[in-house]
Amino acid sequence: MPQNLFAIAQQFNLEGNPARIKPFGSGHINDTFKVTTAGADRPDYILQRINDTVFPDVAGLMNNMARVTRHIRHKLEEADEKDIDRRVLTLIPGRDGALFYKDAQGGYWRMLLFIPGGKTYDIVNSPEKAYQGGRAFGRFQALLSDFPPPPLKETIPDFHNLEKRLQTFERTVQADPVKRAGRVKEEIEMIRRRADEMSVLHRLVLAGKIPRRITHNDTKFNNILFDADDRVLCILDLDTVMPGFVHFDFGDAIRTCANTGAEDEKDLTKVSMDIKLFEAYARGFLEETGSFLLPLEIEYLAFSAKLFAYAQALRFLTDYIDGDHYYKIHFPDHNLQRTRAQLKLLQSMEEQYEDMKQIIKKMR
Ligand code: ADP
Ligand code: GN1
Ligand code: MG
Repeated sequence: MPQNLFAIAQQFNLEGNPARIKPFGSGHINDTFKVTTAGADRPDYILQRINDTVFPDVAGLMNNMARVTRHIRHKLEEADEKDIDRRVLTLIPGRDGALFYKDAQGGYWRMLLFIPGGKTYDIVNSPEKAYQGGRAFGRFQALLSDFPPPPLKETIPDFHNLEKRLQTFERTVQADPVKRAGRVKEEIEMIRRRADEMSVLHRLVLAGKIPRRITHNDTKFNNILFDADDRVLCILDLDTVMPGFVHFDFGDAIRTCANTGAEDEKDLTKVSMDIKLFEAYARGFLEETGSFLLPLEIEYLAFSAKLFAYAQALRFLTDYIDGDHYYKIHFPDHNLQRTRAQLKLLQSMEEQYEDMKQIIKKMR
């Protein structure tokens, strides 16, 4: 990291003096640091460099984030909740009052209050955690169900538009810029074979049958912060909160929360969908959203789990063939390993699909 992180931290309105600044978390997009301040009575902070290749409209994104956190905070205050600074993200403005800081090299930075005593899970090992996670993302959606106009900015246009993702994939396979397509024929075939079936939801959306809501759009399980007793504190990573469909928040969470292996597991025998974790997440999610979701939305929840394992495999594979420009990688074939793990997860879901549908049907 070439920049002087201390100088950047000083651009924000902090209480106390930064003593240490260290990389933090395991996100694939932004650069995240924990800022530890001197003195036990001073809060710590999270400093993030926003990936402006992925999010070109940083001002729009930060404005979304400010509006969303303000709305949720207001709701929590109305409900007389305790400990609100740990239940919703708090943005720390720059010294000039701005929501972000642009450094001399053109990098964009933001600061958040660090929520103490929290932990995140990359892998979920108990139905209770999955249930709490389902409730948390369900409640997040419920809290935003009366979000006032104007609409939030689309921070990544067509983020979960499968048709567009498939077009980009085919273009990338054709261009084959780093000559990798020949090595992944089998994976390309697995994607192509399912393209039509996976487009069902997109067609319902185009037909206007599924209502647009405000969704989180990146409901990876490690975007939920738990406390020491495994109760949910807060939803993190609000960069992609924007208009979307309920299936985005259900499907993407199942992909991470019900997977018995890691998202990038090398040993594919460890990767499968645990139906008990699926059931638990669904129960929690529907407890919070069942009263306002339409029957057609609920009917496609089980499908959305398959769709998001598929779409994630498609995205990882596209990035692999393209030469690894989008996701951070930690070794040369990382995106390929991720692709294979997601495809294995998808196959496990396909085997259990009838049971998944039955579980949702019983909850209606
Ligand atoms: P990315 O978009 O790169 O995934 P996140 O916003 O999810 O970045 O942050 C990465 C990690 O940093 C999270 O998984 C979480 O562990 C931690 N984190 C983020 N914000 C906070 C916060 N306000 N308080 C405590 N930990 C946080
Ligand atoms: C990215 O930022 P992070 O690591 O929470 C990605 C998600 C993917 C995820 C796969 C903006 O999420 O869409 O599902 O990686 N975020 C963006 O791990 O593309
Ligand atoms: Mg994250």
